[in-house]
Amino acid sequence: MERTTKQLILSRLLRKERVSGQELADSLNISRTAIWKQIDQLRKDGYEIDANKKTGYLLLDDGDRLFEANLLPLLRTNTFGRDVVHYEETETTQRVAHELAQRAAPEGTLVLCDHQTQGRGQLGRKWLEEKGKGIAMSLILRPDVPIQTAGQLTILAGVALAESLAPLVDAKIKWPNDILVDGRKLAGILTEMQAESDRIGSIIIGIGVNVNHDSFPPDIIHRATSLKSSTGCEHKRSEIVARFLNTFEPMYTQWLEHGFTPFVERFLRLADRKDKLVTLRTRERVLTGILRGITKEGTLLIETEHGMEEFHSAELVY
Ligand code: BTX
Repeated sequence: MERTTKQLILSRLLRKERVSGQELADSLNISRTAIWKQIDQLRKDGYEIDANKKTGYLLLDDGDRLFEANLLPLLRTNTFGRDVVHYEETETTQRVAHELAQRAAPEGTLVLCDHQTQGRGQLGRKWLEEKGKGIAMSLILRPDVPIQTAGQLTILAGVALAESLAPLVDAKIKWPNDILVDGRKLAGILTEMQAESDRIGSIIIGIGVNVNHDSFPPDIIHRATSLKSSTGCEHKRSEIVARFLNTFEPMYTQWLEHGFTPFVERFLRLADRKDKLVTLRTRERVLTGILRGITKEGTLLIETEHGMEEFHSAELVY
């Protein structure tokens, strides 16, 4: 990918050392005025850059960007997040991850974006982002498992996210893919697969987390929350990403070796509305019943008037 002059200047500034305008101009073979214009653009993008006539430019604050450089020092993983593809802005990290997966990107490759403009939810719904406030990430996995078990990864990722946020908030999982705090959506998970005949090529786990939002668009304002709204303070987005990856990778390894059974209990501890009356929408019908838990395959167990019923793909409506 061709890097723009702005990106080249930024990567030099990210070393967090002062650099003179002349040095930048010489290394990029452009004028000092052109450098100054790009610095101005970077400031408009939210970077705090000190400029001194004699000594040059110094990056004071990167505006909590989701760069590899901010993430790597926090990781304790072997593969998850070890390859990071970062975008200042993109339509959806899912599409980028699908493209990378097709080009043989290794397992654990993470696509991160500071501003996602057309985030995808389930069933063609939209995931809304506010520039620089949330996390949009897509993780590429290549598990060698039967195709029908792939859906368990959504629950696994949900447990990992909720557990990794436990020191900050009391997060619950709305089966199968939403993370709630006080009944409001803090994060959503979208799992997509690339498969050939009955073999998994790759699984892309897309996660959106509301981190430093103060408010939301009118249509979700009563249903959404952010870490900042719940805790009363701002959070570093790279720390949230690292917490998640550090928790998720060992779980994933355990899942590959021992399957889903060890995670049933962990899910139950976090399940929203457990033992409560819920409404469920399937493709064929809408029903009510008591949410009892999940099976060791990850399907939902609802006690209805007909007894205990299992649901593979359905949506809890509340
Ligand atoms: P979902 O279909 O369960 O949730 C989408 C619904 O949630 C929307 O219809 C809307 O009502 C509500 N919603 C939209 N945005 C937000 C928000 N920021 N906070 C709370 N509620 C919201 C959930 O789908 C899965 C979302 C995955 C998003 C990630 S971001 C990284 C990756 N890239 C991408 O395009 N999608 C995934």
